[in-house]
Amino acid sequence: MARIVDVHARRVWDSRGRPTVEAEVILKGVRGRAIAPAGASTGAGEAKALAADVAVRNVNGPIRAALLGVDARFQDAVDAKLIALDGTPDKSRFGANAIVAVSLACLHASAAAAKRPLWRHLAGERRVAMPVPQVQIYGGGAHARGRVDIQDYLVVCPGAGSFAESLEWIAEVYHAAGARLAKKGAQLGVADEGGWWPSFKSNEEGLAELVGAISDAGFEPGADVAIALDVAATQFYRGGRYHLALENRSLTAEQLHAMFMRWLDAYPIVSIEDPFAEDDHEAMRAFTRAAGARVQIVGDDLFVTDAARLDPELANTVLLKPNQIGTVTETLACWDAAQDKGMRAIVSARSGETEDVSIVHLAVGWSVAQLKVGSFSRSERMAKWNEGLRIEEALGGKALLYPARKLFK
Ligand code: 2PG
Ligand code: MG
Repeated sequence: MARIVDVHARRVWDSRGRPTVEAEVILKGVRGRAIAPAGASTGAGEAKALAADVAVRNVNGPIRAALLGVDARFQDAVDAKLIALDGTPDKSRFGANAIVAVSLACLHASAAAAKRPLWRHLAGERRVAMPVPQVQIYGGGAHARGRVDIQDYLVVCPGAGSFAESLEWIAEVYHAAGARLAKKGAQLGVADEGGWWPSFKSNEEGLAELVGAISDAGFEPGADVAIALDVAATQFYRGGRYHLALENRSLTAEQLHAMFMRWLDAYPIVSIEDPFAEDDHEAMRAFTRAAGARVQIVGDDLFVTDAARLDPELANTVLLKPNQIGTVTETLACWDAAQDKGMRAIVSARSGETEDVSIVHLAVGWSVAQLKVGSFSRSERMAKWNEGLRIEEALGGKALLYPARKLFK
């Protein structure tokens, strides 16, 4: 038995200096701890976070009372209890931040009780390997006060043979990108996820600059290091049109579609997330039909980690963010559903993060082939990349699940 003897939450602070919820689930002799992250570009269908102090009170009151005596090893039973007790479709009675912190803390506690690292606890005896890192180089959109419209300019390394080597290469590209901005005379700063604060005259200039940075760092764009975008298009969709504030123009879905198709021909782009608004299913369907065979098309705000929303006609890949849906069990259900539908997945952090590294263990333990945690600076990001390095070392090094070369050929 691994009975829960206490549950406790406290208010802590995230990477944006905003309050959030840390929960501890205590068993006899061991405890698990986790912190809720927070998004800025949130999908309308996400589970709802409450004010941190309200969520903390909910953990220390009704959630604690419900979980005392429950066996922490049965994560699905714990999560089912949280879901039933909350009773709302969007976790708004207790708060998704309260629920996800407790759900993850319980998972950590049961791994601790089993005396195994969390990734191994999740994988059981299955062979596991590392996910491919997807790393932001420039931050934009809601993470950089709309300085550019595209939210994330990211890179992946099809040419790298391991998680560690990917990070080594990405470090070079990240610093080369900063040096290019400095050379142009731009003020050097970083956005919410640690990517360089963008200074571009158009959204496309960011792509050209990124290709330049990849070359400056000594890599071949496309073959060694390729580009991924998170457009987060819901953020600039109003009245049925896409408003590119930086370029002072507004596009129809068809015009935006044509722009992306041109970009796919002109730049080594291998992945594109939320290219259209979360409710513009018609545009997502048309784009996936046109480009889904040649590029990874990712639904974040579109699917909000909800198994019931997955539709491979809208996008071929789903982003997995535990706090979008609320519990570990529902996040895993979304990954299972994605596999049933022949879709891929990426485990992802939020723009508001902390030192919590749970998601790295989820990606490895569940054999999700890709991991996205923001950029290559700020310790809430580096904590996760560094945890990945520790896990890869424990696996004996050189251990990518699917080399990005295979994912993005
Ligand atoms: C996203 C995430 C992380 P946020 O859109 O994928 O980049 O942003 O946490 O603000 O939703
Ligand atoms: Mg996104």
